[in-house]
Amino acid sequence: MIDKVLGILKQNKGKYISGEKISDDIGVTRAAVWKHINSLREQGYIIKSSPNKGYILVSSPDILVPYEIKDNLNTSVIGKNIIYHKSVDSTNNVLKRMINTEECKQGTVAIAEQQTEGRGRLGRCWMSPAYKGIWMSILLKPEIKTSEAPFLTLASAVAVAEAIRDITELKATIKWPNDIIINGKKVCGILTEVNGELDMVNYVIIGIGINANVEHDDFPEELIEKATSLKNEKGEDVCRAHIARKVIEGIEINYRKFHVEQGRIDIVDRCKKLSATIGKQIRVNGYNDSYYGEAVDIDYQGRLVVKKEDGSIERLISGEISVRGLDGYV
Ligand code: BT5
Repeated sequence: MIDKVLGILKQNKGKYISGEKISDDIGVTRAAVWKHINSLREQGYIIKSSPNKGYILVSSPDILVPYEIKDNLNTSVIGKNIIYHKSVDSTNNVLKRMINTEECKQGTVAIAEQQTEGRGRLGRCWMSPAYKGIWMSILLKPEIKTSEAPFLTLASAVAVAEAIRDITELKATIKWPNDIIINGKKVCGILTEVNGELDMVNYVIIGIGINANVEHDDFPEELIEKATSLKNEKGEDVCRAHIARKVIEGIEINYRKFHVEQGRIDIVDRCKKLSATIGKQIRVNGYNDSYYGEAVDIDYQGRLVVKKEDGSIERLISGEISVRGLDGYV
């Protein structure tokens, strides 16, 4: 009901609307309307009221509550169900914990204002300060082989980079396979977790962390040179709900494309255009050893094509690389 009250206030932005009209429109008592208005105020919505005229929405806070994200969200699967937390360990964990429940349908999004145990790949920490980033995870249940799942990281990275470019005009690029880079610094990381049998995926969780309004001083010493935020680069606050919405929409479009061959080709072509990796000298960081080479291409399976120093070609399905000129690799 609270979303409906807010929806009416938003539709009437700049105009007063009477409590009676709201209660008639959504079929609740005026006392209930008043209660919802008060809870919206508690969340930071500025709503003026006047005894004769009713209520008017003056401003909305930058929060990631479901009704802000769903407002004008143009998707049919992803984001229809949004689970919101002010603070949680990790949004990937939120989805994992509810995986076998009714609520956890394909396209469910978990989002939080803060993560206390946000994580990157290989159990690394992901810094997720309160109200400053977009920390969200999306549940997908594709009928694919486990080996195809890394492509979804790429499809998501393309959606994130394009959303950032559209909204902020910042030159976001993709460092294969899971980083979004602006001006040589990481602004977003993607953690794809796959659950499946040998050859069949049960579910995939795409965890996306975007430093939206993180301040320069919020970054710990070791990240200052490596990480940035949209606010840092743009010089002004960005609207997190707007970006989250655009990313969700882009991922839904790419997820559909992912299911057809021509769609995958299109995603890879866009990824190549946005790439911060192709044509660069790289170091491939393996578990036990590393080697150097040049990133020459991304193939239509989403694999990074690396020309090693001895001239041989390696195709990486996923993995960890450093790009010369980025990540402190000189
Ligand atoms: C990643 O791992 O980049 C994946 C990050 C995914 C985070 C999202 S947030 C929503 C969802 N819930 C989660 O718990 N996780 C996902 P990786 O490539 O391993 O990079 C991790 C490294 O990035 C760390 O070791 C740090 O060096 C650096 N790092 C940590 N926090 C950062 C931040 N906020 N911005 C930029 N770099 C950061």
